[in-house]
Amino acid sequence: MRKIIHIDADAFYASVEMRENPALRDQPIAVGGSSERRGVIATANYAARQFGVRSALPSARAKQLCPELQIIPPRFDLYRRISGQFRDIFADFTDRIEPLSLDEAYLDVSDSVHFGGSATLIAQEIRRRVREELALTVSAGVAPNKFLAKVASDWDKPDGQFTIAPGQVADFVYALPVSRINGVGKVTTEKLAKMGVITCGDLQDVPLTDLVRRFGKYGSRLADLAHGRDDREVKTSRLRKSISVERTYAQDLGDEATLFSALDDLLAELSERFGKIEQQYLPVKRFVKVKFRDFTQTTLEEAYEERGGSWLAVADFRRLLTGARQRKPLTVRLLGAGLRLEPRGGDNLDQLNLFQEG
Ligand code: TTP
Repeated sequence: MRKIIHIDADAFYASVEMRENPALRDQPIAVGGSSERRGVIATANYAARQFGVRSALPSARAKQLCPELQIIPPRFDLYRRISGQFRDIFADFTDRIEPLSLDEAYLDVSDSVHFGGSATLIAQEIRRRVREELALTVSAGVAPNKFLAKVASDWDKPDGQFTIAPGQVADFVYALPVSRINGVGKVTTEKLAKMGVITCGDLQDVPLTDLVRRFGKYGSRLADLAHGRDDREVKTSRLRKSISVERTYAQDLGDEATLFSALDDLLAELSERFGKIEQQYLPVKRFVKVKFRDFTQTTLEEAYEERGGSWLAVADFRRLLTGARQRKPLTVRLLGAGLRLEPRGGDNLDQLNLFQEG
């Protein structure tokens, strides 16, 4: 059973502009092209949405709907930078991240050990950190698959969070309007309405053959979604730069023995996970990360020189941990251990082999 979180920032570009200029906070604003130059709205804040200002609306029309509206030109570099900061926060909880756009991502936290594996608590913590560290709000949906996680993140927007637990899926989809299915737009909604289908529950009653006849391949996908089934994986495509395991503790860790034993647990897990990718990646550094009670964090790392023994020698990591702890006389909230990696160049090797065989 998967645990998927879908994160979506609230009125992203507009919220960033409000953060940068608090005088805009309570006014209707939008980010987009100028109305004199036939621009369109990229997004509007919630104050402007009350007037019907929406994404993709021509800016001139938006000005008619809301004469007070301030339209701000987009600053993509800034939004991109913040998107990277979102990602850095997500990465503290999982490396299985699939970004959908600058402000939206799926996270697969099925194997995450944070908060006892509770996806709901992880999502809460992510939202808290975004709020505190970036002064922005994101909404989160938690569910056993991507389809439902995305519906859930929209359920309680803005600044909301909604969980669909595995046992609630059947009841939830039964009442869910088909129009909330991602990919079911106006046309499909109307087509379905003509068949008497308004909710996913209605859709469940339509024989699969009918759906395939009317909607082609998408018909069988619709049938799955109607039952809340979706087995698409969270796709992470980037080359890894590191592998790490970390844990936030319900109670701060203080004395050395407790810290060392927590570190041992992390290393055991790191070893298992690194084992799966050891063929492709070579460790170049080892590191330990510590977050203190006051939420400040520090990372101490060292390069592998001449290597003897294991990549994951406990004594080496203990030494790093002791060094990192000395930076503050505070108890520890989060502990992490990891390896910085370089690809082993397997692609080149394969090519070489090809040439030799050819
Ligand atoms: P969305 O996530 O679709 O919307 P949003 O973040 O503005 O608002 P919310 O999710 O709270 O309803 O889009 C993300 C960003 O992408 C948005 O801030 C601006 C940009 N965008 C466009 O440029 N054009 C568009 O048509 C849409 C929908 C979004």
